[in-house]
Amino acid sequence: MASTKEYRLLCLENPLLDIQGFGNEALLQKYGLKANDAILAEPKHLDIYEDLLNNYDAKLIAGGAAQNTARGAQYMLPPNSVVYLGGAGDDKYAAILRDACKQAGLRVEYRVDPKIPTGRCGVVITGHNRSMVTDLGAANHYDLEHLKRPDIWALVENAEAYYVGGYHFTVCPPAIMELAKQAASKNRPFILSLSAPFICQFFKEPLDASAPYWDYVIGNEGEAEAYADSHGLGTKDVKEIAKALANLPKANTQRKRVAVITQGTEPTIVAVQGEDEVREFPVHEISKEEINDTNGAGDAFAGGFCAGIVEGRPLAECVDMGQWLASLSIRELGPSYPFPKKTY
Ligand code: 26A
Repeated sequence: MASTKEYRLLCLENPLLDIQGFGNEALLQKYGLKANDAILAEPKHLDIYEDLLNNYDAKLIAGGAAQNTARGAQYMLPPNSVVYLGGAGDDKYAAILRDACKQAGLRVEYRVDPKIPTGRCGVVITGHNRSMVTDLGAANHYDLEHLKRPDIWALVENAEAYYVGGYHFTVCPPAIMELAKQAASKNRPFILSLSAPFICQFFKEPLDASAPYWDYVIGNEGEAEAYADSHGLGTKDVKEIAKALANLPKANTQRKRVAVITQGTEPTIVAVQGEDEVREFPVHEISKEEINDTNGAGDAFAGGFCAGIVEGRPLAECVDMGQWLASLSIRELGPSYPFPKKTY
């Protein structure tokens, strides 16, 4: 029988409001951006938000990678299944985020900083690519004090699975480690997303410190390659990289680690610790005309996958749930899911 317990999945990362517009090569060049990337904003990028709003008809859409995943998991789970933690301001942007999460049935527990604006992410869409520039704002001030607050820690203790977006390594690695250790000590799954190539390259130390706690590690082909590069794996073969990730040393030996690498329209790769064979799962096809944009596709995949894990579904079904939700999100504007709800 399905569990009726509430808030079984707890997620942590950076709540951001996406300022998303359909751009062009000139816009990418103006700010020195790659067509498909995610970076932290430097001073030279800070005009892009106004530029997008004034000149590219940009829309304000709830974002923040793991918040998208949390909304996605909640989309597929019974009411009150998912709770999300992160840092936000007390402003118009935070109100938009809270409203979107409320509509999605996602409970959010923000660490509110009234003096710092809510984080924003400029998203430039060109074709099927998306380039993201993040100004973390209040999200950068998440801290252990919030996680350890008795009412929040009670949610941590109550949860049965944890999902952390790797982007949080730029913010508060100690909070990630607290969740990781909690998961291992209770034999609950700890799921980590690699999030972006720059996390694998420039936040290697905190990433590696958390690695023994990963029960599931999720990434895309670009992140897998960045991981392999920065860790001297000496291969660009996604299957080999998945295998290496799955077989890193592990703290909780009661669970075999699973590494899941998505590759856009190419099959999803799954490696299980100790297994020779690496599995491939073709994606759910959708026609080009149906694609709106790919912003949030990976987050949606993770959301569907986490929903499956929380429900104790077989691995192949978890992957299928992820692919299903990603195929829905790609049809929407930004990291969103269709309403009225579709059922899996
Ligand atoms: C720390 N950084 C760079 C970030 C992000 C981020 N979420 C958290 N931290 N940079 C981009 N995003 C989010 O990724 C989603 C698409 O996968 C964007 O807000 C966007 O919704």
